[in-house]
Amino acid sequence: AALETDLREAVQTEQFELHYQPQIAAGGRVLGAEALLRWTHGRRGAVSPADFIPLAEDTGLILPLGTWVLETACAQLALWAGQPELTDLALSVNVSARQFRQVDFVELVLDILARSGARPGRLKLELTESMLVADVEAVIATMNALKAHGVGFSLDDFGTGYSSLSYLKRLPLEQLKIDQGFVRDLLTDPNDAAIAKMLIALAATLGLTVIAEGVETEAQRDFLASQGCLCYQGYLFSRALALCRFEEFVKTQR
Ligand code: G
Ligand code: G
Ligand code: MN
Ligand code: NA
Repeated sequence: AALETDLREAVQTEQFELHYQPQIAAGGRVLGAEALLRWTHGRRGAVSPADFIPLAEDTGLILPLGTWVLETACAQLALWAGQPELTDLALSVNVSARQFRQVDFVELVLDILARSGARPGRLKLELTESMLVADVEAVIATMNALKAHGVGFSLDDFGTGYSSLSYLKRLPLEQLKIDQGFVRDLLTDPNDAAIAKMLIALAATLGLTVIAEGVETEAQRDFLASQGCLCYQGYLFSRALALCRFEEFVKTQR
């Protein structure tokens, strides 16, 4: 069958799982995770989100799929809240443009939070720059409505888009996420080093926290730390883990 047919069936029969990539503070404390969607199809095996997310966006399947992701993430936050060793974990969830622009997105998220019992302050929604350029006022209104309930926002893949600084300061963000494309060659490419330094300084100026993704070596982490970036995500610490393995990872770090 075509990938679209299989994806439609996968959404109906919930063939998905969330994996959790740890987010780490300087000093090693696990702050939480980014939830990353995994699809294992009976015949295809593991299908990369890089292949099925764009298709889900084109077909509109991202709406039910995105709702499943939010429900699963919030249910998980509520479960962690009841466990002393896991109670303070936060979860970052990727949100697609099409999902974010649903007319009832605010109600949807608040409803999922209320039904799950998750604390809104533990949920962070990752938005990308490209989705913020159209209809800025509507974007800001949606963000403010959720922020009023404690939901946080992180700007994913930061530096790869083209958002103007004047409107970046108007967005009610909590965090900037430095794209792994700038982290990879940080130590050998002076341009990447300069951009990373600039992004970290910009976050500080705007009063935002900053997290670097794709951190693979201690030298990268140390450089980022020397510039004031104190949160990290990447293979130096861990790849995305199935739930049980993520919970073990957190417990062994505490
Ligand atoms: O780790 P990984 O190969 O899983 O991620 C590939 C891409 O898929 C990334 O760009 C990531 O943002 C995206 N992605 C992973 N999970 C989700 C999800 O739940 N929703 C959306 N919209 N994108 C996701
Ligand atoms: O686009 P987004 O940033 O949401 O997705 C993160 C992507 O980066 C996922 O595909 C994830 O598996 C991948 N990733 C996370 N950490 C690392 C890393 O240290 N190195 C590399 N090469 N990829 C990473
Ligand atoms: Mn992301
Ligand atoms: Na990213």
